[in-house]
Amino acid sequence: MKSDYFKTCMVLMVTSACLVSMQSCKPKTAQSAARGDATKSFVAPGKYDEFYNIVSGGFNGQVAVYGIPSGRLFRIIPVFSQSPESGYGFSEETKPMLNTSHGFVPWDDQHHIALSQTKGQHDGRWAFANGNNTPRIARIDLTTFRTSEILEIPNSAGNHASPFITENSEYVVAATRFSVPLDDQNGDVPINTYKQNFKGSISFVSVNPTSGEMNIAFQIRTPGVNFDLSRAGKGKSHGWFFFSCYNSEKANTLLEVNASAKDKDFVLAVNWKKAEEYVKAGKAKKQAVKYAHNIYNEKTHTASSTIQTEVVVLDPADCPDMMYMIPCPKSPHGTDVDPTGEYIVASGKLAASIPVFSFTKLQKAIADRAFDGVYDGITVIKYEAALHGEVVKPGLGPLHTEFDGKGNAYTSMFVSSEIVKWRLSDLEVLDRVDTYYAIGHLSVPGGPTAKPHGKYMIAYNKMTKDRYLPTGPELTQSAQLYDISGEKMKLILDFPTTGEPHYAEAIPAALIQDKQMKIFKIEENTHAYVSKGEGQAKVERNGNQVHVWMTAIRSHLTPDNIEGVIVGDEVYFHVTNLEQDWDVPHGFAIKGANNAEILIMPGETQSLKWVADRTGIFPFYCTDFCSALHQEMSGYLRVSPVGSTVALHFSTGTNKPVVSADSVKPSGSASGN
Ligand code: RUQ
Ligand code: CUA
Repeated sequence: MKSDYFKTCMVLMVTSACLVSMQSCKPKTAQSAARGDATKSFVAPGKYDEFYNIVSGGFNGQVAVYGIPSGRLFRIIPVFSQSPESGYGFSEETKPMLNTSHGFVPWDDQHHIALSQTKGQHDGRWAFANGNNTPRIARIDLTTFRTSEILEIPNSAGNHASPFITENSEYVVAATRFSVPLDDQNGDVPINTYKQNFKGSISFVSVNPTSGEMNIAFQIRTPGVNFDLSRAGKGKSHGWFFFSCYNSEKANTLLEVNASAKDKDFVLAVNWKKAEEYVKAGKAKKQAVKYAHNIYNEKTHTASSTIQTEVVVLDPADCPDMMYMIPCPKSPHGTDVDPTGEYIVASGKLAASIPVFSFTKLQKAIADRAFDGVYDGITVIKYEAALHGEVVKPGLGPLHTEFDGKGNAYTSMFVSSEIVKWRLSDLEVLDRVDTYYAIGHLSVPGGPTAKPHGKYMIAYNKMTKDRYLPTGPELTQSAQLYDISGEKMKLILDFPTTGEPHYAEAIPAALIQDKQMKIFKIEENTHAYVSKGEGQAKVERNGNQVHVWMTAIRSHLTPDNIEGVIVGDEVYFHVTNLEQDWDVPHGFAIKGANNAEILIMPGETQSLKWVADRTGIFPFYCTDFCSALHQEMSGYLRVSPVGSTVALHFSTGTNKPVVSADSVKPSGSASGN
């Protein structure tokens, strides 16, 4: 009795301490609770996983692909960060992908994934990913698992509420985390003029239904709040978008206190069909801005970067009924829409309950004019009028909610380190399970679509203390897999991840595995420096630039002897992989290369720039173990001093020019052969 009382007190003390500090609490005895069920996540050697899991890389700027249920890592896709492994962002062809209005930006912070949808379901075509720091959205092609396009977002600073997608991939959205002075205004203003000068912005980026190409269709100017996350309506709420906003206080310093002063912030509900009508009716005004639009062409195997100079912007003052604020306790983080499109779940990270709004009630509230004043020109809906109900005492620090398609919702609780399962209809809490530790996002395969696959759930945790062998000051990042097929959630696997995982989406393997690009057809290669056969290999000088048209095929490079390069020359190796077989990349590296190797897919051409910094012989070789004679797949480049008369010369398999006796330099005890 006494000890029970003591325990309860301890729990209360600990939880209130957690709430105050917003730190996470470690659930009870980690070891005893950590029992997996290996049979459920076991994928036998040689067998395939059921799902591809496409996971954000956080501060590594990349996207990683894992199998579910095994947790096996298949690939890291370079997106916003340079990758010396493949040469992405280092090769001449891929450098333009990382161009922005700020110049070359080879890093970003990648948080959210949105998979393309048709009729509310995954169609397996593209994955969209946000760059949080220098606002950008990338499109990854799921037939190549490579980045095809990157679009910079103007009037934004902290592209966090991004990218979220509509049910037919009409748009991906990008709402700014930081409100700032607009790009065409003088931004040199005192920071404490936030309330007068700082504005928010939401971009609607259209997706071409055939090519996937993105374009900023229009932007909406908003009050200067911070946008955190977003979801599109679906089914009955298709045509609407919901954004969580915090800092409705418009604080510009010590946000941890000053942006938490008010009891309620907002969910911003945007009727984007109406916004489209206003754009059509000419209500959008042109604004001069600068942003980069980068596209990778799989025929020229080369990216281009274009700087665009205009967006069109809707001002809500000119667009009645386009958007409404729904009050929401307290600094909401996630805002998630259930598979039917009826319920909008907003998780106030400092709130004691989870409000669930009803789309039907929201519509009625608008029709009945059940309003509660105006916030910065935007009509505020009465909280109760739009409310379906509140999930009471769900746990501490609710962040994100996913759905199983069986009427249940799963909310991540950062502070109390748990996932809480509750029922959408009556908001009853049904089950809770610990996470290790401090869960951020969670994901049910298909969870954000109209038809979730309610079998697994993956937790993405912010801390892993004591779960893995330690690795110095930084411990590994981690995900945890749960079986949610039964009434009770069951932890079945821990698996480490790269970077810091934020959101992820998993998709049935069947939707993409048979659509994989196996090779690039060599006859379709229109790269400016392609060699379609060894006969086209050559070396040409143009001032101090030397261009090498090189081919790679098992197991030699052509040419493999190059002479006549002079110190200070910039040498461009344009390597074409002549293979037409699946999974036979060749690599290329040369001694002293101060950037990366390049990895060239079958039928593709990629170029590495290398500067001759000293005289000597520089071996180059294939870096990808491609055949039994891979170690033989190599060559030599000779660099001569300035003023040398060595002629530019290249060869493979012949020893020309004939070596004259005086060109053989004695070295030590030269035998004079
Ligand atoms: S966030 S842990 Cu950057 Cu998506 Cu919620
Ligand atoms: Cu080509 Cu090793």
